[in-house]
Amino acid sequence: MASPEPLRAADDGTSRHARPARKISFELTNPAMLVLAVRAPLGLALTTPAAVDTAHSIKSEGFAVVPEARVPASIVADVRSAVSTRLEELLALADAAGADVLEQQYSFNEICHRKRLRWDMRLPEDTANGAWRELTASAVEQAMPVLRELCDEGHDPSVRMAGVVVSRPGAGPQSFHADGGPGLFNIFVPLVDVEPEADGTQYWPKSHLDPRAPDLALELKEGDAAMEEMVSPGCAAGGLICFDYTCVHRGRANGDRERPVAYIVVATSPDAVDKVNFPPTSVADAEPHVTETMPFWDDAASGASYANRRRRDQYLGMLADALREKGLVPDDGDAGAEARRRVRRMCEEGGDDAWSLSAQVTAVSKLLLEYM
Ligand SMILES: O=C(O)CCC(=O)C(=O)O
Repeated sequence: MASPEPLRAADDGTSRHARPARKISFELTNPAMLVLAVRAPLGLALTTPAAVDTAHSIKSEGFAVVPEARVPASIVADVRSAVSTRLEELLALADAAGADVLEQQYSFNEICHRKRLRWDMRLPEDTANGAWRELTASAVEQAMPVLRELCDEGHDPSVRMAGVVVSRPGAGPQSFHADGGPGLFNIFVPLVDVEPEADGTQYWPKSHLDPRAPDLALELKEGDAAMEEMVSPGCAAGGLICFDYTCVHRGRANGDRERPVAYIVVATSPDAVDKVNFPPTSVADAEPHVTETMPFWDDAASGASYANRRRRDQYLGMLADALREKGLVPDDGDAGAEARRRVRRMCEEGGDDAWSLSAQVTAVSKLLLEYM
């Protein structure tokens, strides 16, 4: 990760769909880092009693919902929809790169499968006609009075990176973890409404004050006394939850919806060190023989995965031929893409995850019986 850039004055702002120019804009100098530029003097991010209170809660508890903060709903909706589309595109690339999309723990420059059905993605700055840039700018602008309260004397907050974590239906709870060391804060922006004590992020209050907490977190189990202390704050879509990087937390088990959360990592100390979480290789350039070596969530799944992939690809080829012979794709059409589309639709209609290789094998077998 590159060293932090200080906040600095810029000449112009950015706007989208003729929205009024915003005070904050982002400039991408390194794919992994957004450099915040503030048009107006930094003094505009005035300290308020609410900011002092929120910063106090973060210092004492490790996390806080930033009161009253809300990224405009239209920006949140545009980013939410773009995230869903982008995730599908990246999963299709991961599949083409030879990954078992659900069962394997793959890491590429644009996407990492952090836990089964939970992905961490970086988004191009111009995602959704700039809505992504606007979301991060709006979140940082609103969090700024709080972040300045958290900063080392004489240091300005600097944005290190931003991304989105998406969990999909069926995702189990994450393991408890801290994101890293001191001097860094995360701003979470849920892109869907999150009810208290439901499927959102769960925090271990005061764990950032206990150096043993990251190790203890690895051992935490349901039923432990410490589990009584956990808090999952509610937060409306576009609201902000700010937390210390050292505070132990986890994403809770998903219900039956997709739950995307944008995050922005901010350094409040010049010495803060963040670990690089995304490797350099693009998913578009990944070699199947390398992807194959990436670990599986469950060792038992790896053998079945290899066999299922071979069968699926063989049957997809047969289905594409059958569709072509039956005139179900135009002469210049992409029969392979049509075969994959039909398989995915059949999985979804059957209530299966369309990226499950075993569900795909079942679906393609049924379609072959229908068309051959
Ligand atoms: O999904 C969430 O609410 C939290 C995600 C998270 O903490 C992570 O991916 O490290």
